Amino acid sequence: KCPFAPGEKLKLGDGIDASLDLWSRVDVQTCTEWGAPLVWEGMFNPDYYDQEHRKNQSSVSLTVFAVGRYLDAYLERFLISAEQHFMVALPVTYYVFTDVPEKVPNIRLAPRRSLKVVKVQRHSRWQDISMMRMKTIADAIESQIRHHSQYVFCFDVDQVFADRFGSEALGDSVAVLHAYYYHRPQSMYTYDHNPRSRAFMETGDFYYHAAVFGGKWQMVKNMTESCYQTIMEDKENQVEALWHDESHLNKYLWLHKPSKVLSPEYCWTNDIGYRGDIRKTRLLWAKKQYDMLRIT
Ligand code: 2GW
Ligand code: MN
Repeated sequence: KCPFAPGEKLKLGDGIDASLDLWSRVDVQTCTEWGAPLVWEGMFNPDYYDQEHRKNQSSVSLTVFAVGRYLDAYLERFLISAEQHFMVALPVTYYVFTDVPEKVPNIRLAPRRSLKVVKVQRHSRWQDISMMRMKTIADAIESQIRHHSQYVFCFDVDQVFADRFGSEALGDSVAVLHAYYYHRPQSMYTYDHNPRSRAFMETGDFYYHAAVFGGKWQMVKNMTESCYQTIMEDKENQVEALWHDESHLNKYLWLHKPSKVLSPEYCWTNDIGYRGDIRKTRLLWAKKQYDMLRIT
């Protein structure tokens, strides 16, 4: 399936010479059908990536939403752990979107890292809190992010970094395999199956997790704008996709293939138990407190 010959290394674009060795892991899929690398521990030299991205003066913005009770429940641990593990070699600007800016914790940040708080309104339906992130991210890229960061990564807040989430994850457009589905047959993927939704799809490539996506700002702007547009078309037609923004993101990524796919190491949950192919858990889902958080 892989379009590369055995032993061949995959060069990156952009004058970045770090490479992924597609044959260093034989127990997992390391390349998609369209030739994008699928990144696992053991395929790359982290120092090499950091060096190349430093040479290129890469910088990254991270977006995260902490609206209502999610701020107290998750934000502090998310940010503190990001300081320890997220793009440690590079300048990072955090964008925290919240309805209660005064409650954003004061985190000690390393040099060349900064945090901006942006006030957003609180939608009454949680589905809208989640879906409307697409519009807010697109607007922030246009008004701020594009002026200082080449790359943007967008995260759910209910997660904790636990190991390196570094520059090897950077690429033109990047998505992560959903931990629950990467070993399952496609018939079990929870794509939207309602033909009336713009997110409708019967077959696809993978089931991606909307808790993490990113890429060059231009690509992420297209991604979030398109998802927002299809979400709004659904609203006009009074339909809502099965998994909200995640369904729309999956549809978009089927039509516009990501240039890099991250293994579930990059968004794992220990609830799954031991898996031999997971050698590092870089980002872990935080425990859900449904009764406390989902009252609407
Ligand atoms: C969300 C659901 C129910 C009640 C509250 C909220 C909520 C979400 C909230 O009150 N405040 C808030 O800031 N959020 C943000 O939306 C927060 O950043 C959170 O991580 C994100 C997505 O909500 P979450 O994490 O509860 O949804 P999951 O973990 O079930 O996520 C998957 O499915 C979602 C769509 O239903 C999204 O696609 C998400 O990206 C997926 O990981
Ligand atoms: Mn989540």
